[in-house]
Amino acid sequence: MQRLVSVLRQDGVDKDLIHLVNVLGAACKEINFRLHQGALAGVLGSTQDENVQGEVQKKLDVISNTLLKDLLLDSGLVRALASEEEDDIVPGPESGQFLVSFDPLDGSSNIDINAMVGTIFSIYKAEAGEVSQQSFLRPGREQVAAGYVVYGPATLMVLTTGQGVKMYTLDQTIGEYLLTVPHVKINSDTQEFAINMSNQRHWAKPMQDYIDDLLQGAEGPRGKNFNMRWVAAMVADVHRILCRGGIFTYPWDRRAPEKAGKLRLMYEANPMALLIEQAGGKASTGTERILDIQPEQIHQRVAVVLGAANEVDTVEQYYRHQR
Ligand code: AFP
Repeated sequence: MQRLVSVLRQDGVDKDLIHLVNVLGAACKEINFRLHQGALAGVLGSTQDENVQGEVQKKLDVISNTLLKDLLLDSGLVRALASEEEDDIVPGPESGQFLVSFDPLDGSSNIDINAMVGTIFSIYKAEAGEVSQQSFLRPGREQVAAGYVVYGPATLMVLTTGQGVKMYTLDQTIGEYLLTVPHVKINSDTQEFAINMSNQRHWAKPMQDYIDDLLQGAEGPRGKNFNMRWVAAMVADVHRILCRGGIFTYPWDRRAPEKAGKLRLMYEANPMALLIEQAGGKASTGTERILDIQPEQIHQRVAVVLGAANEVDTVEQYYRHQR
């Protein structure tokens, strides 16, 4: 099986971007090791601190964030980075060519129950001149690469550099990511949806109507039965969709009406949207393409509907008709 670097070279990817992906892969190998140590290494449980999101930080959130930050800044490739766990951007050397945003450990509420979690990353080319938060505020369509490493029974890197999506399985005996799925494609139709149903009473009416119609199954307006999954880690739900199709949504809800949604645009929605589109799917807020959103601040939140292209179109029809 072909190694990650060899595949990227074969795809003609810029050598510095290959180096950067390798650095991310190395950091995630270390995160993978710490996760699999679990209670043996005393890394489970929470800290006494909250992050800028107002969420209690897990010990592994902090460990993962520090690992990624140190390796990325030491590489000399990163002009600045943004992280779910950092209030502001962290500047790097002026020679750095890339801006990297990441969620160091997405789904961290799953850590203590030994369920799937992952590291999500988004890469832009840095522009010349001073670097600030403003430097990061570019639509997701300008990403030069995006991906995640999902830590499950196997550990996989799923990556796009704009030439489709490939999956690489970490061979833990040699410490290499090996190409295992060369062409990821999502079927345009599906019978599997992912949403946190406990929030149903808080959704806007179009989403309530859409889900109601799915739940009526073959006897209802959709004329077919649907299955539901919810791992409560976006990286795991998106990985399932890239593996076997489906639709995932975390819609706006009235518990926090001032927030567009729960998920973060820069280091969750944008990288996942690029992967999904590169695999033939769609990624929307319900009313607009996620990759076209002009960001206003690095931790802004967004509603997310992504996966099977025809199913995302159907959701958008419910929002357009405000049925
Ligand atoms: P944590 O990282 O705090 O576990 O949140 C994960 C997440 O941001 C995203 O990965 C999940 O899809 C979503 O939250 C799950 O949210 P609910 O816990 O409200 O279902």
